Amino acid sequence: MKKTLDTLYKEYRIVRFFRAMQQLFQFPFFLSRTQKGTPLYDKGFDIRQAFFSPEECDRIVVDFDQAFQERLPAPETDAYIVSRKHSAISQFDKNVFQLMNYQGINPALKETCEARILEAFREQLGLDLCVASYTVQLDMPDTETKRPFHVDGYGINYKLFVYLSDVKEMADGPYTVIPASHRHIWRKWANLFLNLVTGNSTSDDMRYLYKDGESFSVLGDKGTAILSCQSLAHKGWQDHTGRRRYVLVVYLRAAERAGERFVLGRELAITEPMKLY
Ligand SMILES: O=C(O)CCC(=O)C(=O)O
Ligand SMILES: [Fe+2]
Repeated sequence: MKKTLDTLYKEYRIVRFFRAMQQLFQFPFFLSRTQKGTPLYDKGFDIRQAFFSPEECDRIVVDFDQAFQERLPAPETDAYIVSRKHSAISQFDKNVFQLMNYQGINPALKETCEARILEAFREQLGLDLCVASYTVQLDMPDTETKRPFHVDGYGINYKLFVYLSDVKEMADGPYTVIPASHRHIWRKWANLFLNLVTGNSTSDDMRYLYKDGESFSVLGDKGTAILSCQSLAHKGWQDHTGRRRYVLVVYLRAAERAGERFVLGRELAITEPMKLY
């Protein structure tokens, strides 16, 4: 029985490897249908200052703190809260707290910002994406468990990050990317292959061939937005010793996937409000 399970698990890893490889090699075809010469095409990301007003940022932070510390979102809103502190699944991001499907508890959000977000991507890509979910994330200072360089899968995946607190120094844990790596094939293939043969359960890790020396960290005032292609090698900066960082993370998908339910991390949802600080 155990043997069968081990074999299945190994085979499943191989299936995942081939699926990821197929997505890796297909991605350039998707990219070739997008608009050339834009920052999102050339570097894989773009920065917009004052994309959200300070008032918009503060409102979201208040909602987050209330949801976390006073009352969890009602189940019918589809919003839920994830803490990785007690998760055995991963040793990473132990000080990250997330409010998923935030639009469920702030229905006005879509009305006030969805058009602005989709337009920003349309301008850069020349095609439409759709929003899969709005999530709010709090990163407490952490120098030990930050996830190193990785991709968020090998398929078509974009995110908009909006800093909801000032991220002005490296100590504030800025979002960090390897510019133009969304167009790398061989370096990513090498990582994918080495993840398979070294038995790494996460096929998305970019542990080899990417170095801090070639990375770019986005610093900015609260309200700064980053349009980002998630097949960039990226991470949050690991020496986060300064301020706590609040970010709105908007998950975007190819327009054909509109309406898919968003359940990322749902199995890790907490069932009691908790003190954060
Ligand atoms: O914390 C960060 O800046 C990186 C977050 C990240 O990897 C992601 O949202 O995909
Ligand atoms: Fe990521």
